[in-house]
Amino acid sequence: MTTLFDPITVGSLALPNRIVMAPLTRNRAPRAVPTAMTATYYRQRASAGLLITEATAISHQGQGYADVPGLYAPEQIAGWKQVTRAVHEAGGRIVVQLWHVGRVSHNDLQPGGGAPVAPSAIRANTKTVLIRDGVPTFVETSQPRALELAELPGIVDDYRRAALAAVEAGFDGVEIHAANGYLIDQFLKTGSNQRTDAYGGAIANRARLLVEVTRAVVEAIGGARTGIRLSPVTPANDVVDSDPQPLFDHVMRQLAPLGLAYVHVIEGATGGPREIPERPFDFAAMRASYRADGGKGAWMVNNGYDLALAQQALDEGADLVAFGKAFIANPDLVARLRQGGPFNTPDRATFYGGGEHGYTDYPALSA
Ligand code: 8OZ
Repeated sequence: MTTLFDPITVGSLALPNRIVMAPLTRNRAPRAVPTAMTATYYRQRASAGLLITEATAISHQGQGYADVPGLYAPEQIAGWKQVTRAVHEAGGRIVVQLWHVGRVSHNDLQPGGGAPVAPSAIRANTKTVLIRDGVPTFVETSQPRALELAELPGIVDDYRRAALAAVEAGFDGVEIHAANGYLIDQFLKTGSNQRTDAYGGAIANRARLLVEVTRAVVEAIGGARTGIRLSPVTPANDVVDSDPQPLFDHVMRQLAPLGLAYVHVIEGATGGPREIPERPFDFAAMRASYRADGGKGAWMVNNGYDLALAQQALDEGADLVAFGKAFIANPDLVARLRQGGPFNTPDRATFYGGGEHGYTDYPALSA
């Protein structure tokens, strides 16, 4: 029987266990630059089999929240270098999540105060966070503009450049954020994509940006250092697809030959219920179509896992399990899972924004 505590090779990485720190937005990078505090936070969690960073903007246009980090300017790369060094010194492995928010942004966060970009000019009924008078404040996202066809190669190139910047910053790889209603997911799904060109309409068209981005990143840094995150049915950020099963079947067939390190799937509603009655989806069938087409990457599952549910997932063929909130509150989550607890309780009030409190001051067992 395989357990969470058994090692596994994922692409170019040898992981000592199958426990992954999920990407977690923390809004503690002023001017989009990670700090020494960021390095401490990830170093404390380095016993994870794999750390996935918080979502990190590939361009200024790709940014949608106050104080989230980027990976497109020299000072950002320098900031991340201290993080990767700290994690590696502590014996860990870390990949960076590459993010373009698309329409989930606000004019105040965009270059020149312009409109956020999207597949189609359809506003997301969701909120983002700005800092107003020094206070994190939820605001409605702005009305986006539809991307011109001629702009799309530039966006693919931003992903490629960010992947190269990730290697320069010392990351062990990247995760393409194609989930949770951000740009790539907006292109995938019918509710946010009403284009009539080669990037809209048929499934193959809506998946085109995802496939082009993934191929570009793989070409730049290799499939063995590339993962991708998908969320077929999450309602996060107001995206919905009219028929997700064949859509993600197609995506799996496209990804299977690319030699990815892993596929990371959010089952159900991100950070919420695993079952969504009005959005049924067969995740086992999704994995089966990836494997049937020769996909060899590790299968990473996420959403509401505890030890028992994680063991069940491994028994049913998952390779890795990502934990989110539990990792916020338990820097030594691996040790705590191994001995069956106890677990610190995450404090929602300090998830987004702030300083050391709720970030680097959760105690480890040995403390
Ligand atoms: C919570 C708050 C802001 C952003 C995601 C990057 O859902 C996020 C995110 C989560 O993928």
